[in-house]
Amino acid sequence: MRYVTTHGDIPLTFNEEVADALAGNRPVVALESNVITHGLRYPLNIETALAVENAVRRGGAVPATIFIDEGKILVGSDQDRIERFASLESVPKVSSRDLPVALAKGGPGATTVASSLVCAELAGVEVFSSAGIGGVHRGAERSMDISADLVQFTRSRVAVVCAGAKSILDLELTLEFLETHCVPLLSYRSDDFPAFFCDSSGLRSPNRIDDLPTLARAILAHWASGAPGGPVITTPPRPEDALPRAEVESVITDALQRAETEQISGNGLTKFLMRAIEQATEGRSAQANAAVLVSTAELAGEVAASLQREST
Ligand code: PSU
Ligand code: MN
Repeated sequence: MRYVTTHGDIPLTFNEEVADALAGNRPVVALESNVITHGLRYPLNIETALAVENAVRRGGAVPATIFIDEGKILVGSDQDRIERFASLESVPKVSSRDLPVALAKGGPGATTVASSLVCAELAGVEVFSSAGIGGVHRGAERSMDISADLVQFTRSRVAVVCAGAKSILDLELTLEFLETHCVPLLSYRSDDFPAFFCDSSGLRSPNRIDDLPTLARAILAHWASGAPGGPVITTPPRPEDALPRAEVESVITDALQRAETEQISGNGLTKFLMRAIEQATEGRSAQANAAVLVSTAELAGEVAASLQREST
C-alpha cells in the first residue's frame, strides 16, 4: 500500500485508497483504533477490524481507520498496520485531550471516538462509525465522569453512526446531555435509543427516520444551519447479535461494585467494566461487540454514500 503525507500544521498520512476517494469526492467513513487496541482482545480485534472495514465497503464507502504514530495522524490502514497495533502491548488510549501530547511525543497511539472525530475533520472525512459511544457514567453526579466523546460531538463537523451508548453508562443522563448540548439524535428505523449490544435501552429516541435520503438531508441541514459539531445517528443491534438487557444489567451491577472496591476510575474505567462483563458472559459480550461494530459500519457506509448523493 502506498501512503501519501500532507503537511499542514499537523502531518496527515493517508493510504492510497482514502487519498483517491477524498480527491474524487467519493464517500469515506472514519473508524477508531482504540477498539482494536483496548476494546477487543487479540486475535478477535484483528478479525473484527478487517470485517468492519469490509462492512464499510459493502455499504458503499471507503474505510479510514485512524491511528497515531511517529508524530502523524494516519488515516486509512492496511492489514500489516492493523496486525501491528492489535498485537502491540500497551498502546496509549488517546482521547481528544491526549492528542497533542501523543503527536508531540511521537509514539504510537490509539484513537477513541472523540479524538478520531478531531482527526476525521482534519482529514476532510464527514462520517465516522463505532459501536458504542462513550457517555455519562453512572454516578456522574459525584464523579463528574462524562466521556469526552459527547463534548466532541459539539465540536467536530462529522456525523457519528453508532448503536447508541455503552450499556455500562447512565443512558438516561447521556440522552439529557446530548439534548442540553444541542446534538441532534437521529435513530434509523427504530423508536429506541439503542444500548450498544443489549436488545433495548427502554428509552425512546427523540427522532426516528426511516429512509436514508431524509437522514442525509437532516445531517446536511444541521451543517447548513451553521451549528457546530455533527449529529449522532443510531441503529439498533441486529436481534441475533443482541444480549438480553436484564442479563447484562446484573453483570454491570457486579462490575460497577468491583470497580468501586478496586478503586478504578478515570480513563481506565470503561475498559475495566467492559472486561468484567466479558468475563461474566464468558466472551459473549465481546462477540456481540464485534458483531455490532460490523452492522453499524455497514450502515455508516450507506449514510456516507447517501450524503454524497444528497449533497451533489
Ligand atoms: N473500551 C472498550 N471499548 C471501547 C472503548 C473502551 O472496551 O470501545 C472506548 C471507545 O474508544 C470510546 C472510549 O471512545 O472508550 C470512551 O472512553 P471514556 O469513557 O474514557 O471517554
Ligand atoms: Mn471518563
